[in-house]
This record gives sequence, C-alpha cells and structure tokens, in this order.
Amino acid sequence: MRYYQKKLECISRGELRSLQSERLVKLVRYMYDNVAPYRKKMVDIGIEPGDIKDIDDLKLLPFTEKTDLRDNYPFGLLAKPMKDISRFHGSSGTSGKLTVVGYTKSDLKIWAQVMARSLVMAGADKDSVVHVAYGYGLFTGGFGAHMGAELIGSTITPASSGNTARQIMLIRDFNAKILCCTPSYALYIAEEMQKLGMSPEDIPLKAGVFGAEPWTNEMRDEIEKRLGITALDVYGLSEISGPGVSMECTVKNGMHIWEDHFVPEVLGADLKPLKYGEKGELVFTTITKDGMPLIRYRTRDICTLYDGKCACGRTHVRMSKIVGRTDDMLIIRGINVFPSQLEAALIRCGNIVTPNYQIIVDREGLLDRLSVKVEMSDEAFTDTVSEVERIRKAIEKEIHDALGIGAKIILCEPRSIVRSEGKAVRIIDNRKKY
Ligand code: DLL
Repeated sequence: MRYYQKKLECISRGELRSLQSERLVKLVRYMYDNVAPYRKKMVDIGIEPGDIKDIDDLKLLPFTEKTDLRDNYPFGLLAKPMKDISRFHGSSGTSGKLTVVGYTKSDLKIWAQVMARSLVMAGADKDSVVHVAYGYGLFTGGFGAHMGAELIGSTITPASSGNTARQIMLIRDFNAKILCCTPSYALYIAEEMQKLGMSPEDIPLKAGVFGAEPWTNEMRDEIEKRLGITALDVYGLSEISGPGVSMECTVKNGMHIWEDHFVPEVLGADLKPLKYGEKGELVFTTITKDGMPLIRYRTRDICTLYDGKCACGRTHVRMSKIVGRTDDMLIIRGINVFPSQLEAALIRCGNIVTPNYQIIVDREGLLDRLSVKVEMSDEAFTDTVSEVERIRKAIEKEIHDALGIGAKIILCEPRSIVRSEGKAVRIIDNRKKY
C-alpha cells in the first residue's frame, strides 16, 4: 500500500483527536479575533473562545451556511488582509451570487497535500501521467487535481474540459495513467471512444478520480467496464478547499475524510450530531485554513460516516457516497426522491438504455408529475412501436419498484440528451415556475 503522508494518514485515533482539539481551540480564537460576522454569531449565543476546550465542544459552536458567504460577498468572511490572499476560487451554485473563497499560500499548500494523498490512493506516482479534464478556472476541480499531481511529481496534462476527441487523443498519445474528471464526463469519453471504434485496450488509463457530482456504484461498474479502469470517488467543495476533502481508497468502502484538516459531523433534521452509521447532513469545520476558515459549514450533502479500521491502513473516518442533498432532494407527491435512486434503477435496466437521463417534474393541477427522459442505447434503438413500448414498460416498472411512484418515461434517440463537460444537469423542476 502506498501513501503520500503515511504518518498522518495512519495516525492513531487518540493522536488525531488531540491534534484536532489543539487546532480547534486555536481556530476559534482566531475566528473570534479576525472574522467579524462569525464573532457576532458567537456573541449572539453567548459563547466565548475560552468555552471551547477540546474537539467535543465543537457542538457548542454556531453553524455557517452558504447564505453567510453570499451575505458577506465578496470578502466579508476573509480572516486575512488581501495582501495575504494568493488566489480566489468560487462556485456559482444554482442561483444567486457567486460563493467566493480566498486562499492563502498555506491554504493552497494544504489543499495540494490532501489532493496528493488522494491521487496516490488511485496509484499516481512520479512516473505517472495524470490527465486533468476537470475545468480550470474559478471551479476548483482543475487546479485542485493539478496541484496535487504536481506535488507528487507526476506529469500533468492540463486538458481542462471540452473537445472530447482531442481528450481521447491526448490520453492515448501521452500515455495517461490517471484520468481526473466528473463521472458523467468519463462516461461521455467512453461513448466517444466507442464511436471512434476504440476499446478499453486502446487507451493506457489505469484509474479515474471522479467527483464533483453524485454518482452510484452502478455507474462506477459501467465506467470501469467501458474504460477498463478502477474508478474512485473524490469529494470536496470550494468552501472547504476543493476536491480532496475526502477520497476513496481501492478498498472502495467509503471516502476517507482528511480529518487532520477537515472535521466532519453528520446532523439529523434537528441539527443535532448523529452517531457513526446514521444518515444525515454533512457539516465541516476547517481546522487548519487561515484565509477563510469555516466553522460547522452546512454542506447540504447527505451521507453517512463510518469509523472502524479500513483494510488500507488509513484511520480517517469514511463517508458514504453522497445520496442527495437536503436542498435538491425532490419531493414528488409526498415521496422523497433522490436522483441517485433513479440512476441506479436505470442502470439495472441493462444495456437497453444509457445512464444519461433527465428528471422533469411538472405540476398538473395540484398533482406533481414525474417524467424521466431516457436515452436508448445504440443496441436497443428501434423504430418498431411494439418494441419501444415494451422497453418503456420495463423501465417504468423498474423505476416504480425503486421509487414507489410512477413516472412517465420518455424514450429518446442515442446521444440526444445534451452532454455536459462539467456537472451534468439532471433535474428540471418546472414546479418552481408555478
Ligand atoms: O465540486 C469540488 C470538486 C471538484 C470535487 C472535483 C470533486 C472533484 P463545488 O463546485 O463547490 O466543488 O461543489 C461542491 O458538489 O457540496 C456536492 O454536492 C457536490 N460533490 C462534490 N464531489 C462530490 C462527489 C466541487 N464525489 C458540491 N459525490 C458538493 C457527490 C459531490 N457529490
């Protein structure tokens, strides 16, 4: 087993706790002294830095939310003067203002280190070519993967997103071992390869570091088969740093959260911390950042945390795949629907459809109506009405079994759903217009 920072990645739980406690105590004092909006939150609930003695006191502290970043746009949450800020990143989100994050040199170094740990998990080393097809820009994907690979000493192809035929050519001709991009783009690359008459043996890739959007284990199987690689999940968000907040090892039993930098909690609906093994909203405290540290940042991502030793030897807790968000969870006719459940159901339908889909929710009178636009595969595509109807019924049944509600299935031609080079747009919720 290879590691990037073995001592820290395999640190004992006791030592890790002491490190977290020491860092949290310092952080709270630092935030109180340097970030006025956070100091106000603490004052409002009557908490002082001296009340925080160790990591167990985390639960006493107020939360930070995306609206805090927006309300203090652009620089209100920075803890350092501009001369110490080396870079900005941000994410546009679904609506409203950009969420701005400022990084000091030290923040960038830590981010590069956690991303290096993550890429090493996928097999990156000094001799590897790492192909980065995440977008470079305000989005953290491209730069995050790039900095991590650079620290390892790998050779980087900073392809960014777009021009899929050229991506495939670069992967093949530059002998890329590791592919970094969104899982939906990985699948798109696989499709394009197929169109070009290429098979997995025609490309040198060994592993993929895929994240930035939710994906299922069924989708993993599909990508692994079609690209002939090991596909691993990487998680992160710009507010906390970027990709590499957590990363799946080859045991594929959850993503290790780099807890010496990012302390996770999972909260129930009452915003009280849950135990390991219980599903809830993921919350992070950054205990080593100094440009724009965040305390108890509510990610809105839903997952489960697991402790216990991992066969890879790393001691940091693991998080399950993200199964939805507290805010993009669809409630259709009173039933909670997560796009990941639907995706898994589609993949279970076998090779009659591709995993490209769009969920469309409309309101007819007082009733919600769920439609799912699904792309047929080349193999199954047919003009025969009875055959199309048979396929439609089969998918309808699979989705009904998975979600507990009926959905109208709209079958469409292969490659007719618009592909995204970044995060796929899966949900069109027309109810918001009514
Ligand atoms: O998506 C950072 C990133 C880049 C992660 C590349 C992994 C790879 P944001 O644009 O700020 O940052 O979006 C963060 O994306 O709160 C999740 O909802 C979602 N997300 C990120 N990674 C995963 C993943 C980047 N592996 C938001 N699985 C997060 C599911 C993910 N959702």
